Amino acid sequence: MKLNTILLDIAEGVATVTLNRPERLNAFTGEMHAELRQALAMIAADASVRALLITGAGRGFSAGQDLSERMMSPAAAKVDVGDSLDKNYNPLLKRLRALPMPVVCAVNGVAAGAGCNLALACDIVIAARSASFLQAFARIGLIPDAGGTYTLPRLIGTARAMAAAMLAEQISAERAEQWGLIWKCVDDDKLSDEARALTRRLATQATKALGLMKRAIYASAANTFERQLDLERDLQREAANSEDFREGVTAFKEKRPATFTGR
Ligand code: LHQ
Repeated sequence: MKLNTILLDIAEGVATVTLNRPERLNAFTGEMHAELRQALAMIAADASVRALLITGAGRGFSAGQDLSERMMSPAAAKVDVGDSLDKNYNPLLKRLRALPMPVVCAVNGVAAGAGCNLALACDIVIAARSASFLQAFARIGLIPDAGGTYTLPRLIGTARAMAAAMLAEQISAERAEQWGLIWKCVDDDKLSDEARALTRRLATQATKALGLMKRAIYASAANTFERQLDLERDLQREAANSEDFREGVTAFKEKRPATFTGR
């Protein structure tokens, strides 16, 4: 598959997608969205893939929507930007959330606009200490999209979400970690190795259970306690039907490490 704007690598159970327009801080274009669709379809169809890592090439993670695309030009005010959310961003976010495996995001530099919110929609976010998170939208008269108005208040609470959105100030990776916006930040020179090791480790775990965990935890935001208990029961049934559950219990009894296959 020939790709111009992203890189896709699949090895040792891990798929790595690298946003690859470093001269534009990996800003999203229509072409990049089309390539991301292709890559995610391949990943979803490849039974060997048990974890996904998303990162960016160069000094930024992603500056969000490419502002030089025609859709974003003030002269094209009649163009419906909602169409781009419908066709490009929203399906991408939904696909990542629905992927039945862990999605790790390694934020290597600035993550702005939809680039920030793509990162925040991933399951585990690890960032370089020099990276930053910017809800850039207010600076150009827009509202946070790509899931931002959903993920931000859930991750950091309404007070911080509101100020992050309205003030559009850069949030350092260290502050993002303190706030619980991300899992953790690490020294810049360790990011790549740590993110790879973390994703590889996840790829050796009980993939079915991790995929079901993800479903349960994201569903909790809109569920009552009672409905969530019912959901846990249903998903636990599925988890307990896996080969990995049998292996996990057998390994425990035999006092040896479990070897999970993802089945
Ligand atoms: C860029 C961009 C960029 C093009 C840097 N586009 N070139 C989706 C679709 C539908 C509706 C609307 O909303 C959306 C979602 C969105 O994402 S809207 C929000 C779009 N993003 C932004 O508003 C962020 C714009 N970028 C910035 O504010 C800065 O570039 C940040 C703070 C990210 C980084 O600042 P610096 O580190 O100082 O880098 P820089 O500004 O010098 O950028 C480097 C180059 O990248 C530069 O090009 P040049 O030719 O001068 O070297 C920028 O023009 C280019 N670039 N972001 N989004």
